[in-house]
Amino acid sequence: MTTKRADHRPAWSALASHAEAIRDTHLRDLFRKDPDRAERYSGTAGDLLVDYSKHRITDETLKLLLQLAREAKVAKARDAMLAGESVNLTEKRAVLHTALRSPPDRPVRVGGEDVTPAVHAVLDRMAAFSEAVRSGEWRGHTGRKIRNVVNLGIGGSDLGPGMAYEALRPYADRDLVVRYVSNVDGTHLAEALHDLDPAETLFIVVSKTFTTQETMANATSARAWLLAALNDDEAAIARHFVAVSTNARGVRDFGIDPASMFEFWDWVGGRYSLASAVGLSLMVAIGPEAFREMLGGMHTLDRHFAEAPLDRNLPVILALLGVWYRNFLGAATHAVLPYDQYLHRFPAYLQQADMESNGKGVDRDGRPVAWATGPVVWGEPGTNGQHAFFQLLHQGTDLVPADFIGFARSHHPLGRHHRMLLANLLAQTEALAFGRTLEDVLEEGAPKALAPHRTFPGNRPTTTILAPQLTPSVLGQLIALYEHRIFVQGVIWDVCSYDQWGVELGKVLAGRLLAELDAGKADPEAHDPSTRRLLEHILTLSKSG
Ligand code: G6Q
Repeated sequence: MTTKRADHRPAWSALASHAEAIRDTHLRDLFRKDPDRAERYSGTAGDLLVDYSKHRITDETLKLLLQLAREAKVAKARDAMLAGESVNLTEKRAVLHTALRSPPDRPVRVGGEDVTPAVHAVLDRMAAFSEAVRSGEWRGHTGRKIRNVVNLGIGGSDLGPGMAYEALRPYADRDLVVRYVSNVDGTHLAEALHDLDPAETLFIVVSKTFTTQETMANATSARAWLLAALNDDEAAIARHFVAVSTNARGVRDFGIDPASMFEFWDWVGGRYSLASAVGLSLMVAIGPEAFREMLGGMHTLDRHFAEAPLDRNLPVILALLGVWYRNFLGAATHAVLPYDQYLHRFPAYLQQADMESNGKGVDRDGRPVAWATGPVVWGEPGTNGQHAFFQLLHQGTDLVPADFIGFARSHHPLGRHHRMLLANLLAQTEALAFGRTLEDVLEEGAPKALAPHRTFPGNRPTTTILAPQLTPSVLGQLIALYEHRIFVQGVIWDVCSYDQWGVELGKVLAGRLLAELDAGKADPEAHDPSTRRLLEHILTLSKSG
């Protein structure tokens, strides 16, 4: 049982008073008084340099935030997670995505059993399979080489590999077409398949449970598409479908050869599963070596998280900064802004990782929380965002802490493009922090009436994360950095970060509504009046089409 509620910890009230004292302090003053802060308020882990000096913090703020981490027993909770204890309380499971990227000589025990041999056995099978597909040794039913790989999965079984495939395209075999289909909207599958030759297409059905409605519907329709082109020969399934799951029976019942199933375990949460067999499509695309480099990058950050003292532990510091804005300065959202086109799905990926983990309204004892928990996480790559929503970041009325992620070297330097990209990244963090005062604007000759519109208040906090280049290892490091940040925040907010009961109710209601849509008739006793009317309207419209 939790003894002290999150907002009853001494550091919590100290931070609340401190926030009042510091609320009006401007980053301009903080930098003026403390020119060394960029040096002091930055750190490294692996290849990542994290500058958190453009935050509305002082040494006192950091001291209190670190005290909060200690009072919340962050280190103890971290050690419990890494040791394989059942930290997923409501589902009574260990949470060990870190074991997926742990080297073979580092035992990780779950219920007394070392899971590393099983992890590496699956990785080896994935590698052999990936090589076979890439080399053309694994062929389709009619003997043709596989040229298309379609991942069928949703949520955690889609966003991780889909994001990482986009991020690591420079490492991918360009002769392979790799697509990700998640939505139950038939449009997604239809568009993904419309220009593919079934005889050259491999489906990877990824579902931990192998019961997920969307994935099963897509897999069933994909199978029908394949069989229609291959003379309804069921034997074709074995060459064109493989599965990634924890549910061997479900896989067999679907008609996929259990020998073509890649296993993972209940201690791998969906949104933390990219390093497991869930990443199979990525491994086929980039090859086993690059995939292992990504795992190596994750492990580097895992070690940093496990070993660095709290005051130099980057996931811990970033988590605490998030808590500072969310709980003490009233920020409701957090922006992630990668200045790299290859990371264009990274914000969407983090959105799930963060919001499904910490978007909770009760504490670990089931009591309603009296404090804000996970923020809305969102973002787009720079520089696109600058021409879209940055206006609000600079001059809007909401405080939006933002992470800027950039790389010194581009995979495509193209003339000055990369220097332009980096100049924009730096310029934005500078503008957000320091703004432009009314006096400056007037001095520069702006008409008086326009001057307030052209003033930038500044004092808008950002973190800058820099790495040499977006490599598989660096991607792994970034992913693990954010994963552990989410964990630490969950501990401080005292929520169960590894369940997601909030997605269940909609699934149940959709089941009932689907029955009514199938029958073409609304149940007059079911639903609220709004939902019933909408359902009736849909039924009328679909009949008249
Ligand atoms: C992630 C969630 C969720 C899950 C999907 C797919 O943490 O649990 O996004 O990954 O619902 O589930 P299956 O892999 O079981 O199909």
